[in-house]
Amino acid sequence: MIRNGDFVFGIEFVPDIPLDALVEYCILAENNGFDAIWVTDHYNNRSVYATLALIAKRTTQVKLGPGVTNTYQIHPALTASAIATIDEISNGRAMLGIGAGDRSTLGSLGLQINKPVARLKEAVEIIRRLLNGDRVTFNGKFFVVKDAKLTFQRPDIPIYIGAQGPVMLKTAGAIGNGVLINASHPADFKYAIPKVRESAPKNFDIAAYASFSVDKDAEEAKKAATPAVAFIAAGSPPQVLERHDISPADVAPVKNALARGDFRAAFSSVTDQMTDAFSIYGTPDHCIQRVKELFDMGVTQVVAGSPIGPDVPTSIKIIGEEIIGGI
Ligand code: F42
Repeated sequence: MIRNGDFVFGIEFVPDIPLDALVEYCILAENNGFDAIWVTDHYNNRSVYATLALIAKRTTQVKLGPGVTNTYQIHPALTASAIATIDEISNGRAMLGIGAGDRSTLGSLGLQINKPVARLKEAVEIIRRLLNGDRVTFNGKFFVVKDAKLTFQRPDIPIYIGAQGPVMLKTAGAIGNGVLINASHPADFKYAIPKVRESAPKNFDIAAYASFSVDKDAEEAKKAATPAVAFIAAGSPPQVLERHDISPADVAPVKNALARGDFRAAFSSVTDQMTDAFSIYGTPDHCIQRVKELFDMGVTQVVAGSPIGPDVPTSIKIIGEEIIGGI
């Protein structure tokens, strides 16, 4: 989604709060100039498609989609039907974000991430053909579809791939219309963008799916960012930590405390270096600088992800008025 040289802003919502409140945040985001709403998908939260249907009914302009669903807990034909339904309800505003899936929540369902890239390629092919209205027979390694056809067509839904790893990034460029890169720091995009660009067409959307925390008070913004940063740091592979000069020994206390459920100890072990690497946080002016840096590097959409700020509605208004309006 690239708007004639303009900057595109998205926002991420996690449906772990009552949907009436979440939908009010979405309306506020739309009224504050956001272009896209991404809703996360984990089995333990509210259903992503039910959430999107409600958002679609209460908004008029903003694009919307799962950010991201996966190929393990739902068959691609059902994903095609679900996103096509959201597209119909929203009058053509749906986008599909799809990725490997989250190891820990899939693990709770007895599902293991095996050959995520090969599996995703098959799934995306099936989804695209079904959305196009084709009658599909597909004999893949992971999915078999026999003589399947949707009773309605929605061929224009863009598909975004959630990606961080090198192979997934290249694959996103080759098979997607966009990529959602779960990162906040320019160093991660310096690594990721060339990989995506190797195979991506010109109008491909490169989205920074960033942990974002903005407030007039920098300390409050930082405090709000800390829990998300703790989880991101604990889940980061060694090569990502290395990129930010963070040693596995620094992250060990965060990881160990999270594993035993001691959130206070985990959050107090988060260092400034981790917060800087794994979030965009601080005053509006500081966030503007970071966002500009990402757009200058070739990012085409910045998604303000959790926590957004210490007080979500206030931070949505700050982003709308001072960041989107100030860039
Ligand atoms: N996960 C969720 O479950 N829910 C969400 O709401 C969600 C949101 C989200 C938003 C943006 C985003 O970027 C990611 C998000 N995720 C979410 C996480 C997402 O589901 C993935 O877990 C995450 O993006 C990690 O993906 P990754 O790109 O790091 O890929 C991993 C799985 C990986 O191992 N990649 C390797 C790589 O190099 O890219 C794959 C290596 C490879 O080529 N494997 C071969 C293959 O076929 O997969 C097999 C090789 C062999 O022979 O075994």
